[in-house]
Amino acid sequence: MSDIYSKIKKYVYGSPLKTGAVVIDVPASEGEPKPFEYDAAGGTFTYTMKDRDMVFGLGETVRGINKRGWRYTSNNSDDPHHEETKESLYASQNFLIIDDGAKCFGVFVDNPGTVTFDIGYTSASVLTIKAQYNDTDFYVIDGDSPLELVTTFRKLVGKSYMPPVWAFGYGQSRWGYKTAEDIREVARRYKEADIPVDMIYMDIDYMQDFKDFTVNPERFPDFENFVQEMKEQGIHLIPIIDAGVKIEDGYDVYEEGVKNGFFCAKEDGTNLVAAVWPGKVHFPDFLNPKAAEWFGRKYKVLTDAGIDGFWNDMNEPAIFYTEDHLKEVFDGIEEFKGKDIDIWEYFKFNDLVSSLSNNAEDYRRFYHNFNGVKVRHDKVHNLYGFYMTKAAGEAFKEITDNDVLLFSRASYTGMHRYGGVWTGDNFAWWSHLLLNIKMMPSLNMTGFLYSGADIGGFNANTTEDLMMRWVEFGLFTPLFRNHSALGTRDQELYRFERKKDFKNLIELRHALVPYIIRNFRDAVENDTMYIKPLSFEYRGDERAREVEDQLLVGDSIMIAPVHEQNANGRYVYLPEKMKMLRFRSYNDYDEEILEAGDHYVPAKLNEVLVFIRPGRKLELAKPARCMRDLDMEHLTEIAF
Ligand code: MIG
Repeated sequence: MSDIYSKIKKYVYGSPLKTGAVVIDVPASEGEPKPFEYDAAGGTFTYTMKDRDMVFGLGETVRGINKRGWRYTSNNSDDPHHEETKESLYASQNFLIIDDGAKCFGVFVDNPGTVTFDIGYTSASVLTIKAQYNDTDFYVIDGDSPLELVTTFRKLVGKSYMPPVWAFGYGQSRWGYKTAEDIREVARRYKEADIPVDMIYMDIDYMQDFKDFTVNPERFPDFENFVQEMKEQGIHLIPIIDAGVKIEDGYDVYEEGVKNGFFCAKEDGTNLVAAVWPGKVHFPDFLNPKAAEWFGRKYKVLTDAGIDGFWNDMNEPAIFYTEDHLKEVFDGIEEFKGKDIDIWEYFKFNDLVSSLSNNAEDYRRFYHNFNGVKVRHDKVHNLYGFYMTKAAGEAFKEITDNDVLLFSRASYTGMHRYGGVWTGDNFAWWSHLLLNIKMMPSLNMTGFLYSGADIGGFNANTTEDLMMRWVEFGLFTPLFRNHSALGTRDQELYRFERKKDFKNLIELRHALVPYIIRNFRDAVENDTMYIKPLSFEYRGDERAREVEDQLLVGDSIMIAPVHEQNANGRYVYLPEKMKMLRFRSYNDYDEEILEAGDHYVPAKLNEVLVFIRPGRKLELAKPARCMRDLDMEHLTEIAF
């Protein structure tokens, strides 16, 4: 620990709030935050990048592992269009590493409002960081290698969340399962197809009128027994919890929240009224410790029924509209009434209506009671999902003896101590499989080890080959969940023709679980990365620096997922001699020693490429019907 103070310098601007991101109190330094230059007039931190500098980090963002050449804005947003020209997704993880291949340093910007990272966007060689409200703890981290910087940063922000062992299995989700019968059918059809499944997710339709902590009694008669029935088959049910609480007389969560002042209120003291799935809602003030404790304890309704996993959604918070802004829009529409509108006015009209959702003005309308301090929401916007998840994580210690699976959509650094993340509403696009590959190391850097994307793609219709290739990559992501949106093509693995191939892949996941868990745990305990870019290990290898679609997973293997349609193989760069395994199933694979350098490697649709590093080994379990039956003691080893 003493060591850490010599590696981290903290510079304080304005009057920063304690966000909860860090767990170590670093004394403030005076002077310039070198190597950044601080411009007090503009509130900007500037660093001139050398040609060779690469920039890593920012967690869940678009584009590459090397973040150079774009502008990213930390401003948690419910935006399902994860196109490469987007600046903000659901998460804010303001940690960067700048590395020229020999020298490197890190920076962490602890500011829970909007922060912009212009990484060579305005000017190709200039990195500029600017917060909207500059109440910032600005940390500069010293170290000899990116991996050392990651570890120092992670000591600063605390140990990552460790999920229960079974959460490393395979999960099936879909927005649209409505009844116990729907879920039974999923379980039954997986069984018929002889494909293992460890978790089935319950999306918003399980609730009574989308009310948190209720279960629709017609759709799920005798819920407790149903949870048991599934457990007997080795299946954990994982319900969703949304941030907004339905406004409805007689609903305990609503009534208690109002009575105790636990909801976010506006300047005039009345509670903000927003609309999300339940209709009109109030937002719990998770930043108020009393409200957080109260909300966290509500999960007990479900943990008492045998539930031991949750996903927290809509916690940016997502807002379809607020009552206040809806009124403004209607007033605006009045002005168009009876007018013969030209195209410019038509655009204005359109903009007016589409300004209803996730409106920046709305995020300035309400306040938090943050540890006794009244703070306007937009100044702490990026903490909302973190504090919802923290509320749940802390409550679990009190309300249940079980280890609980917990992950969230919105996040901020610090939340990684309480749960994982899924990367939100991607599309069934090959480019989003690649995006998933590139996001994983950045998420790992920032401590979000338990993470993964919606496999197969959430929005739009998937295809069998995309699903297969995506599962082949998902085999290595700690969160391994097939999820899709209402109205899209069914994508449970038993829907496809090549069921046997999918069975082999899920069994391969089970076989890999001991390796995944050993390495995941190692990353938690030692504040390291479970998934890494090649350049973090192969220092001095110029080629490895630029590889964006191969990853190191754990201490022994490199993976090279096929991410293009109709490809029966791909080019792979080997930084050193490795043993290549081409898996068709856990016990059916080819072996070949490949020299360092470039290779074209065939990999048919059902084949997964794994490369073992010299002197290392991959341990495999014998797959079981479900995680509970997995024998993690008797393993076979493939060594090189
Ligand atoms: O407005 O609960 O990202 O996974 O299926 C959509 C329905 C709300 C967004 C989540 C998605 C989930 C969906 N939710």
